[in-house]
Amino acid sequence: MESSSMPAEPTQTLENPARRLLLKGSAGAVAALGIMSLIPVARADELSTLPDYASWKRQQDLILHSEATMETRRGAIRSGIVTPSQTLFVRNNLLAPDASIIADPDTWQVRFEGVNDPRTLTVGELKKIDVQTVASVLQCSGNGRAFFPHGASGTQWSVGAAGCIVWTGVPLKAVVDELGGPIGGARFVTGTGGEEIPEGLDAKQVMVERSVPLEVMDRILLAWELNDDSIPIAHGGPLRMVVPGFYGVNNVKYVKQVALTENESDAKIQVSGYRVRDVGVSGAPDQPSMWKMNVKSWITLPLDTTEQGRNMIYGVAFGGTRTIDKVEVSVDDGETWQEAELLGPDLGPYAWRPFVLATELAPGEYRIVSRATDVEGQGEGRGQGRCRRDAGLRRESIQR
Ligand SMILES: Nc1nc2c(c(=O)[nH]1)N[C@H]1C(S)=C(S)[C@@H](COP(=O)(O)O)O[C@H]1N2
Ligand SMILES: [Mo]
Repeated sequence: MESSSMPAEPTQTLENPARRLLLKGSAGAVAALGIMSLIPVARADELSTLPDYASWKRQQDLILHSEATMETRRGAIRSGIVTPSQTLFVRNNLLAPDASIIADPDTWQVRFEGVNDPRTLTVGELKKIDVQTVASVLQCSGNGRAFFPHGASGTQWSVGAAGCIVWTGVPLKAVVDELGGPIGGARFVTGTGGEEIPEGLDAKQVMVERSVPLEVMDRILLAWELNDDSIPIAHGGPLRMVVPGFYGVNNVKYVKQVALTENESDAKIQVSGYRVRDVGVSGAPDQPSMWKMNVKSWITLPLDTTEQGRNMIYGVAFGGTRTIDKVEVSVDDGETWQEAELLGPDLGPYAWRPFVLATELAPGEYRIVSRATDVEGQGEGRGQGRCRRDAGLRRESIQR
């Protein structure tokens, strides 16, 4: 079970997961048929009910891979700008701590190290230092894993290990300033998760402790709110280290220590876990770490079948750390493209942007794909618009 061991998470992500749909119709009657080949089949060992710590979630919006891994259904996102917490995916490497730690969130303590005045502060004290809000995509670096042809190990996420969240908390920079600034030689921000390590296990092998480059400190929030509510235990309450634009794993839940460090953490999750590498190669520190997210988009509607005639095709797109400039949609597997409309307010460079394209569909079978481009002209994959699933492209697209 994933809660007691740490599966090598993603060695790659996939862009442009395509949708294929079939329309058959005659004189007003539409009989439609779905093509299931791109949709991971429900596993026999899927849960049938939500685990207690996530019992408040909307079960119909989720695929329950395991007690520690729940995925948002593709169709549950639709044109959503912000993902409701009841719909948001969950991914725990270890068992979530007891919910008693969120009973009185303001009393949660965080140790600050690597600053000139190292201290332990409570969430209540952090709330008095400063406050900021950021919209940011929370995406597991394994999102899309199920589409890889080589049978990547780990949770078989389709496109639903992602959501766009509004976080509120204190900028880490403000706390560090309050504590006398970084010590000399600091190069990383290292956040430690507050889970208890199961007895008999080597802490370094299983603990969730992640380091990110000090250069991104200015955008890090120590967040106590998710979509205007205090953060539930499933999502890292009472306090979470949010690194906007960086893959999910860097967004350390139940954060109990934040240290400005000279070196990256020596926990396995940092040293060899979450490293970009070729299929079959073991993770190692000299490979790129799963930090900055890439440009990515996918279709959320229609799903397997739809009506002939006018159809609104919806999806979401984000640039990782840069605003999306345009999204194009193709209903013929990338032969021809049309520019979609971006929906809703722009919530900033770390947020996703829903898009829509109105199109006419005659009865038939369609493979619908999307491609996004950010404001600096960076696209997905090679930007050729095909659904890229060949292993050779992985590395290149990840390193952007
Ligand atoms: N403390 C802690 N933080 C964690 C994890 C964890 O298991 N423990 N999982 C990470 C991973 S791999 C992901 S993808 C995200 C998932 O966030 P969510 O469960 O709130 O959706 O949290 C990250 N932060
Ligand atoms: Mo993840």
